Amino acid sequence: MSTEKITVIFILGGPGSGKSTQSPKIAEKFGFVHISAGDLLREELKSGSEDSVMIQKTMENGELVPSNFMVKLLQRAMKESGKEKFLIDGFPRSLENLDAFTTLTGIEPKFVLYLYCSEEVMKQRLLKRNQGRNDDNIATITKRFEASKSVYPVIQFYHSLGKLYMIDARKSVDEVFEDINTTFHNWTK
Ligand code: UP5
Repeated sequence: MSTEKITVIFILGGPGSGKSTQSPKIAEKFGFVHISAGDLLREELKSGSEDSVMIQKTMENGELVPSNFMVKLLQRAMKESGKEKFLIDGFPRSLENLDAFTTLTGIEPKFVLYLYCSEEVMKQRLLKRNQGRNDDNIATITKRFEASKSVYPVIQFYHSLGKLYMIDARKSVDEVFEDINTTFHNWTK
């Protein structure tokens, strides 16, 4: 896969901010392949690979899997898609994640969307989601909120590069999508 041809956009935000609700809509409208880091881990877990136990324990504790491991899953998904435009959802969640991505792929994102939302709203959304996710219980949600703070230096980094777009994710799904649309239109101008 030639790096120069690849377009990557990261979509980040706390647990329950709406990343996976918005990502398929963005992907469809703007012709991106949506790659969810969390979904890749859940698929790998289901496949019963040798890493299943590590993934399960890490997700149950709301912690992060090793950076190189996550990047390799992302690279595999990108390659298997055969496409060149990717919306990466829920990664990188720490500076270490970002360093691993940059080192292993050599790819710089075009820009980064950050969906901001209060913890109270996100907690209510996660508790209501009811999709049988093992990490949607109050104990793990609390740990996920704590772990999600490691993304802040990543956000600061992209802000300093002028590549960060902050989206108010407390609004309705349609309103959030409209704000994201505006960002994409401005970018493609
Ligand atoms: N909802 C969404 N938007 C709404 C809106 N505007 N108004 C009202 N309701 C709204 O949404 C959550 C719920 O809210 C849904 O019911 C939705 O209908 C409603 P969703 O779009 O799923 O939010 P999202 O931000 O995607 O929340 P998610 O729980 O998936 O985020 P997480 O970041 O916690 O989960 P992820 O799957 O990315 O990661 C899970 C775990 O994997 C992590 O905790 C970690 O252990 C591990 N992980 C890594 O180790 N490394 C990685 O790089 C990535 C993940």
